[in-house]
Amino acid sequence: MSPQERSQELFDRARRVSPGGVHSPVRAFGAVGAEPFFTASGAGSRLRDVDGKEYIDYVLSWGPLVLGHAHPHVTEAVERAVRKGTHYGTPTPEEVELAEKVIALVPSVEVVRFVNSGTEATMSAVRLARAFSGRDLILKFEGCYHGHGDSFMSKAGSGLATLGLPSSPGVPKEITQLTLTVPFNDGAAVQEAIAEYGDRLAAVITEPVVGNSGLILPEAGFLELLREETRRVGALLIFDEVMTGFRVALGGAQQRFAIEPDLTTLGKVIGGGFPVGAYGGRREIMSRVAPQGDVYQAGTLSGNPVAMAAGLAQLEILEREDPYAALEERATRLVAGIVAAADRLDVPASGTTAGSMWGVYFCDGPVRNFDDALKVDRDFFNAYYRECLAGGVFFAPSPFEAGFMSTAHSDADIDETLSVVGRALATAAWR
Ligand code: KE4
Repeated sequence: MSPQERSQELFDRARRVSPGGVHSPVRAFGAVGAEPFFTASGAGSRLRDVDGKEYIDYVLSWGPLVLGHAHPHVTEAVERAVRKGTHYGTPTPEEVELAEKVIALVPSVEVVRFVNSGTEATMSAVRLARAFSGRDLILKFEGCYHGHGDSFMSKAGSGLATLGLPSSPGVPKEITQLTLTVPFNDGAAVQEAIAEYGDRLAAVITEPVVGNSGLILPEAGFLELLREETRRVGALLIFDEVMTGFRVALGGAQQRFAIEPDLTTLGKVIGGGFPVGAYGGRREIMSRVAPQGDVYQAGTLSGNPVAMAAGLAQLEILEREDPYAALEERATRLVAGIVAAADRLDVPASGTTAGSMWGVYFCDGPVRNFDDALKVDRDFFNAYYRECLAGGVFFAPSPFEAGFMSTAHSDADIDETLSVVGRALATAAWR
């Protein structure tokens, strides 16, 4: 479906001045054969596009807006901060306050450094793990996304647990050969890789709940195995909680699953919609970061006081209201409703939730790794997606993204969404 007139006009202009007309690829809607709408404003659970069409929003800026759009507590904090100036290039009280809040809420983090994106956080965490361990190899999992750093633009070579191949032009194979990639939830593959490369392994990095292949939960014992195996061989365990942080529980996946990684990366929610990333962990590891230590990492706008104020305001509400049971209940009702509607049409579907994150796959379940997720019927999903969008429901424009829920989503929003979904499934099923 082509977007309305004003969005179309803007997209035509955008494509003349920016690659693909967007500033992050997934926003171009290419994966679903549609064109993006341009947003004019957001309020609570909804977005309004430049042609005045309203959408119930389950993308929520790809995770950050757990309180929904323009929450008054966040907006007022930002207004107060920005009236004093925007950035000073010196330490500020706001960065100390947010650091203390993150440390108070995330179990394994004793010391934290702010950066400007999740990518910066994961790149920095890997550099630090390599310095601290004195080793170079990292191990990651298929279907996990850790930002666009060269080390992560690596796909599995031929055969299991082999050194990586570039997944993007411009990434030297010399770099990706330092990255091992194995299937998520495959303990045997992890043990095989560690048996082969353990003494060269700096770190294992994982999304503890995979939100970049749809939503894939860790199977019982998998995260524990990663913890035990890394400790056994002297490698670090890095939980990339850029997406799961403050989303699957107040203390993130490490609190939900009671696993303490050595390093944690964060982003999204901690910026309240502003560009903020962070990496943190045990004091003895973080003390290696410059200027205290010798591992260099820097950033002009790191700790931006307006962004810190937005993130702190959002975390204050989450800590005060602890909305995770209600968020999970609403996400579960949504997923159950979608799967039930698909069942009524004999469309294979399975779904799951983790706190305020959720996922539905239009294929037989369970989906336990990325190969399973690839079984989804892409043509069906795209037809369904476009019908949902036309009906005013904005899901992530890809079957390989997690859905999100916010405290602003009402039961009426869920009811309205399920009504649109039912019609969209029928249209797609009978296309
Ligand atoms: P950013 O550099 O996009 O702030 O964060 C990278 C990143 C790191 N780790 C995890 C687990 C992530 O999910 C992300 C970014 N997530 C994507 C959504 N799949 C952001 C959306 C986009 O790329 O525009």
